[in-house]
Amino acid sequence: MKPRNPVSRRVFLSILGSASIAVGCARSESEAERATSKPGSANDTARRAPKKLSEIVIGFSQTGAESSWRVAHSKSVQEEAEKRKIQLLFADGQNVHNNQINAVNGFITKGVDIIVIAPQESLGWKPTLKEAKRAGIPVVLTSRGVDADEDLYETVLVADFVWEGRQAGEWLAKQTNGSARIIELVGTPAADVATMRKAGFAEAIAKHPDMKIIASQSGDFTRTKGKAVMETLLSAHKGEINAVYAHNDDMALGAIQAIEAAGLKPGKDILVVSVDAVKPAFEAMIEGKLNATVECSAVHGPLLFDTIEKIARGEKVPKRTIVPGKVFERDQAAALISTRPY
Ligand code: GYE
Repeated sequence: MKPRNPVSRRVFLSILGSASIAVGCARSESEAERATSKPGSANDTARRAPKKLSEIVIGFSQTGAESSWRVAHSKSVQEEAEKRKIQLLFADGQNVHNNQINAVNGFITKGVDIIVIAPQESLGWKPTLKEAKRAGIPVVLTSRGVDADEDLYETVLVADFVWEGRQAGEWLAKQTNGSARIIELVGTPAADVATMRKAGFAEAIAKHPDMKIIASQSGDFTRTKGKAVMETLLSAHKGEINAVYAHNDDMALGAIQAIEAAGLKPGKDILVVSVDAVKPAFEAMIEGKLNATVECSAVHGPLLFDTIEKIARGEKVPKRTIVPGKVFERDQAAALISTRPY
């Protein structure tokens, strides 16, 4: 008979004694049921006492360090692990999808207790996630989602990226009375967050026939690429552009540099709106160069570890948790910068 909640049952099994951890072969309940009960089999290890939280090992595959947001996200996760005295193996994917796949496969081989993934790309995860599931290791996604069946992971902690894009679009519509010629700086195209921020923005401006995206190009969520792309687009569309929508603050900050280098005033000649609400964006708003930013919280550490602890205790967690955000405008920046956690 199929277990009612196979995943959380496996979680319990996966945090069993060191024998199964050392060889990286903790098994699912159904596999354990199928296994013969000779000494050393899954049936045997399943009877051992669960590990304490202080004994579990988390493998964390991080996207990279492409943006200020990402650096803050890593910091939040690492600090929280230290605070709770939970061992965290940190693998920096350096923004290469295959590095992340290799890191996660390595965690499976090692037999970590829980795997946390902040995926650079949403496609291509199924075989690895199936492998983690087969090994009885629960997977928690943070900061971005994957394109895979929901039963291949335990839970995903993200923001409402479509909402964020919509907020940026609505903000710009209001500022321009529904008339703008926009450059869109897209995030990493293979990331769900980029697709969703694009969709939300498109939905908002679709209500305004005089709001047009004149170019939409990826800056890969980095300041350097945001600047380079903006330089090219400014010369290709001289005199046409009056707004920039960047999928994150870092690309907006790069674009601001390019706008200034072209002799124009960011925030005035060209309105700039982006997503994240990192401290450097607040600095740019105080200087009048960035007009608004939609918050996307990077402080996932406490929520992530609350979730991990629940999973480790065998408790059920929601499939998806949305971390809320809000819109910050230029004139609020000076008063609020000291309150920004990242
Ligand atoms: O907005 C961007 C980062 O996945 C939500 O990735 C995250 C995004 C964030 O590089 O700055």
